[in-house]
Amino acid sequence: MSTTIFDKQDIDIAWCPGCGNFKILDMLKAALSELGISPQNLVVVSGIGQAPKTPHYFNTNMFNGLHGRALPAATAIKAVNPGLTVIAEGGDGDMYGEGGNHFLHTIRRNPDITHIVHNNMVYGLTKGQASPTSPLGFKTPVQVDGVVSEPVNPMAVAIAQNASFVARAFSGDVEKTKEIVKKAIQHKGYALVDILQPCVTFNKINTFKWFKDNSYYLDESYNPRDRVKAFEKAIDPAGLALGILYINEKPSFEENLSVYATNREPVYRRKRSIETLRQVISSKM
Ligand SMILES: Cc1ncc(C[n+]2csc(CCOP(=O)(O)OP(=O)(O)O)c2C)c(N)n1
Ligand code: SF4
Ligand SMILES: [Mg+2]
Repeated sequence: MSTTIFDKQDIDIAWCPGCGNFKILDMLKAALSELGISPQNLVVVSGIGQAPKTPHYFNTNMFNGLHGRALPAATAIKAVNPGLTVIAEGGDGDMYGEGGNHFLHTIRRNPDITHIVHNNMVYGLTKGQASPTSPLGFKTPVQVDGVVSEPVNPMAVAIAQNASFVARAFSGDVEKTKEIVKKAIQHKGYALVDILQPCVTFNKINTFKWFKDNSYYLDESYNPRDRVKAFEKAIDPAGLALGILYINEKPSFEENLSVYATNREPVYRRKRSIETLRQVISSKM
């Protein structure tokens, strides 16, 4: 990949050689650069895990918070400063497990943010326990008899909840993933891109080859505005559909906020009267 304005010098990347996260990092920097987004105007928000280390390796603004809590922080950042490009980034455990409740409610709120999930179907950072997307029967040192819980299907959940933009990509296909991510960033409203990512150290089942053999791209004639078809693709037993599964344009969370109804100035920049604040507080006592 060519150099970008987001490249950070002298960093020690703490990922295993061959990890799919490297390609996602390069792809994301290239996508942002091609969209003409500046590091000053971007915030990458993450939680805990291997995937949430991504913003550490970026030349931009970042917020690294608690496990599973990137989405509410990203929603708030966008709400007080709608001029920023905001990306929430994390792993399958972080976003669909510990942060699963936020996943549902962020879809409902529809903030204009991009949600990138590095889906390696395992807890990578904590050394290979099952995650919410691990397949049935997946054996680990903790799940010694194999996973018995039904995996989370993030595409089906997001479409069922009528999300604004729902896509799936594969980290091994950098160019195609980049085009999907660019469309997600440009989309107004909540945009989910679940990126299938091999964890070469702790997931010996869902390997690079397994993802290749068990996925297919949606063809040109596919209409992402048909919700029923999108749901069929999300649960397709023939394999994991790659591409933009569903688009549902609607007003964003920020557009629905009354503070922006008559005044477009970002909330963080507005002057507050301490006297008005005192009056509001005392009126509630
Ligand atoms: C509340 C809480 N529970 C559990 C942990 C321990 N923990 C840290 S990262 C992680 C799993 C990360 O897996 P995933 O989100 O899939 O990211 P990956 O490392 O695979 O990229 C867990 C369980 C924690 N830090 N905080
Ligand atoms: S443990 Fe897995 S996810 Fe973590 S850096 Fe290594 S290969 Fe990547
Ligand atoms: Mg994971």
